[in-house]
Amino acid sequence: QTSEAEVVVFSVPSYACQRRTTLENHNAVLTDALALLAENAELSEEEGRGVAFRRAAAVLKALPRPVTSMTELRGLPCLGDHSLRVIKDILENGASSEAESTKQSERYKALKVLTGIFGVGAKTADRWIREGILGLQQLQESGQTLNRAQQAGLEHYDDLNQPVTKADADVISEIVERAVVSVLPGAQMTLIGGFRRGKLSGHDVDFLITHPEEGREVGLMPKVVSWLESQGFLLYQKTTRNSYLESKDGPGRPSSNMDRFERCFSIFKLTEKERRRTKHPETATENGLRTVSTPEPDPHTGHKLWRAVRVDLVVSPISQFAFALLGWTGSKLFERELRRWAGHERNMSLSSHALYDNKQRIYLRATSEEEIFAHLGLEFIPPSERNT
Ligand code: 8DG
Ligand code: MN
Ligand code: MN
Repeated sequence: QTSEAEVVVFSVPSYACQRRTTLENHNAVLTDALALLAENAELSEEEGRGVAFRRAAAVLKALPRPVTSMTELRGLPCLGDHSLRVIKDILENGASSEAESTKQSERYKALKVLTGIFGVGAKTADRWIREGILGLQQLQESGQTLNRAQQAGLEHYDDLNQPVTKADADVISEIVERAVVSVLPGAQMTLIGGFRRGKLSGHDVDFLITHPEEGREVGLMPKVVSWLESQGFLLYQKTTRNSYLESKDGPGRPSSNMDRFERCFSIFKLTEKERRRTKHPETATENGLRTVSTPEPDPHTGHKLWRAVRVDLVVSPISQFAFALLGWTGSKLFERELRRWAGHERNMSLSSHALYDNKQRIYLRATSEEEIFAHLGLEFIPPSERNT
């Protein structure tokens, strides 16, 4: 059936969780355009379109070299007509006219600015835009009632839209570690999210907290938060029982235990003092002595001696730790693809709490991420290769 002209140049498995995707991306021009269109679809609450663009971008991220012609794309999964049009446009003209016009559009720009406020999602932004609010100034003049999160988001807008560096994530790790061991000796804290995947910057810092003895983690979050608050580290915090509603697609999942994790969305006050206090890479000198390098003040914060940083804290019982770790390490698309694989290919339901085998009607236990991949019949993909 295959003619000699139809040479499959690249071979890529169709689920992102079957692939190794490092931070090295040979097709950033293509994936940036697709990511922008994905973001625009998500901000317009067209989730399906968003996922289609994300999946297409993820396939291109997994390629070992730059795509130079459309024929190289034959046989690749997840590339729909729309994504192929975008890619073709870029290969032929150097840019995607659709991505460019989206980027320039008043609606996209307004959605970006407004959802850049912590606590403002696509729905709220859309409502405000329909009321003629396109920017921060207009929002402030409009007299709209803002909730506590949005007020904090507006107050720390510039800081929160500045990427968090790995160095700052390390400083915050140390603070959270101090908090955790102070309130419950033996409790353990793990860096999750993008920084666990080896990213050098992120939009926030994410931590998972547990205790090796089941049950000891109960009530931990309020104590950690109180400690942080008493030390002046928190500009804002909201602790909730997990209310994460997984998207509607995919198979049924054990939603009854979806509300078990406590999580805290917070805004940290990271001071120069803390930055300096934390150990920095030691530099060897000629005489063999070592000096500790001092960090430069952040140029973005000007004279301010601190910056605001978004921090997410999650507490899990040790019995669910592996699932929580896997579920909170991301990327978001990798997580979505894992759940889709579990449901469609294995008749299992995966969440950040558990893995349920719908056929055998049993929960499959795991104490490590490796075991979960094994249950799912997938090759283990380490965090640094989940950057899909
Ligand atoms: P970034 O911050 O560097 O931009 O990227 P990230 O660290 O990958 O993204 P994130 O938005 O901080 O999310 C980290 C992971 O946590 C990601 O895989 C999605 C997942 N996640 C949430 N909220 C929830 C939730 O409520 N429940 C579960 N199970 N997972 C969640 O962001
Ligand atoms: Mn993160
Ligand atoms: Mn987060």
